[in-house]
Amino acid sequence: MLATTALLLTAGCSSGGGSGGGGDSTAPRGASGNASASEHAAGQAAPAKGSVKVLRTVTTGLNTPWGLAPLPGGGLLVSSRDKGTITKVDEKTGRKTELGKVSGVSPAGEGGLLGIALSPDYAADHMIYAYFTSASDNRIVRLLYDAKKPAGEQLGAPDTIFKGIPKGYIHNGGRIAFGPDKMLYAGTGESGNRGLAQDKNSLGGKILRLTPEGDPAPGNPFADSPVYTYGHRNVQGLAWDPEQRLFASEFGQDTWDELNAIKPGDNYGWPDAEGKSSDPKYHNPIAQWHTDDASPSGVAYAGGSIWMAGLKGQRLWRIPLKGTAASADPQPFLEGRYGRLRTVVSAGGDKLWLTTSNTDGTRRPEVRRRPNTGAAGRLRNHSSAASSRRGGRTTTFPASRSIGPRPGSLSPTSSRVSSSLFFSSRVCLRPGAKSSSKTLNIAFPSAAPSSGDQPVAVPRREESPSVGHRRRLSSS
Ligand SMILES: [Ca+2]
Repeated sequence: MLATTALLLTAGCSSGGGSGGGGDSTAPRGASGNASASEHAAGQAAPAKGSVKVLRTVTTGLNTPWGLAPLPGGGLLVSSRDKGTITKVDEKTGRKTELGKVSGVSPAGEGGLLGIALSPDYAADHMIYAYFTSASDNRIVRLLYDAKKPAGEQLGAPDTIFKGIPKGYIHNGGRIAFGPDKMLYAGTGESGNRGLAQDKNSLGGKILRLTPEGDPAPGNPFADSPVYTYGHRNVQGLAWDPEQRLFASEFGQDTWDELNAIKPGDNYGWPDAEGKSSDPKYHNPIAQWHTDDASPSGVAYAGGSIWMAGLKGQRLWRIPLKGTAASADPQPFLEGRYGRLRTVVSAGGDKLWLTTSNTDGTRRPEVRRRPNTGAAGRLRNHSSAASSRRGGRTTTFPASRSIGPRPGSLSPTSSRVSSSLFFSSRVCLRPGAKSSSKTLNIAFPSAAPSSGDQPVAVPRREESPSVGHRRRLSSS
């Protein structure tokens, strides 16, 4: 299995040539790309090309990691979707300490304990916010983290600040983040009920903006409503640039995944439009991808670019920005190297935290070691046995159809990764710089994922690899 792993990457940045800002220096924790903010704050376009260097693997063997929150004093909090626990990872040693379990989590399918965020007043109140799927809905709670208590008993009782977000086996959204305005933003999903996205009275298929107490935030576009934007399908990525502009990723259905620049009150089109549309009433994405190439969860800002973690696409996308537009074509990194990528978070300056998601129920994802021409015709992301289980029928994929020009060469011995937290973040922007993927020689644990949680023939589980194997291939 692909390990569930945490990586540290650097996102080095320069405006062309040179050694890139930041380098390996240790940036202040919690900074959100400030080291390079001045380079890009004045509407200057980010360099067209960047690079990524994985500094190290922080830890491995995490169970369905989903949310990630760096602590101001060191350490990373990671939520487990399926166990409903929060674990602290020592970023130097990789040692894991379980804080405790969030009571009330009812994991199923893509639901469970999802995003986490620290209170904007964390230094004073030690509160952790968490978005999770309960027996009846998706909701947001806050819990006291008391590190003085024994491991496993460090979380207080959850205080529910917001509830009633539609839940489903799929499309639960789940990302939460405090914005630069200290308001709490949440990406939700339409829970498989497409009609909810355009219904401004529904909490599904929205980006919500709340006070830390869970009330509709002052200044929201619709009176007394937590709804900030609508017409979304399933939002799992939220990040701000230094100008305090919000960007959000979302899963498309079969055609177009999206990265959007978020403008309060706007309609992002789903389900009437998927990807770019000619209808002026819908806000078009700033970039879009075929779902095989992305299926995006987390996003982060660093070095003038948005970085976007792809699950099915098994790669980290860099979208260089000029304002709220892409200044050049998105650029993929780490393709197939670590399997499915869930969450990317700024580690300050030119560094990023990155988590993989290879134990999320997709069964035996496999990592491509290097590109080949596909003569072997082996499947990139999954075994035919797995797809046959999922789809309830036996399917074979001839070489000509399954992979095309960017096939995966699967190594039977080393292709398996489980869930890991990578600290990946040398995202240097030197044109032509090579990604140092060879340093990614990470030992993934061999533990198999649980086997009892396989979905059965759900409509395109957008997070999962190749349920409906499509021929459309990356243009990158
Ligand atoms: Ca859209």
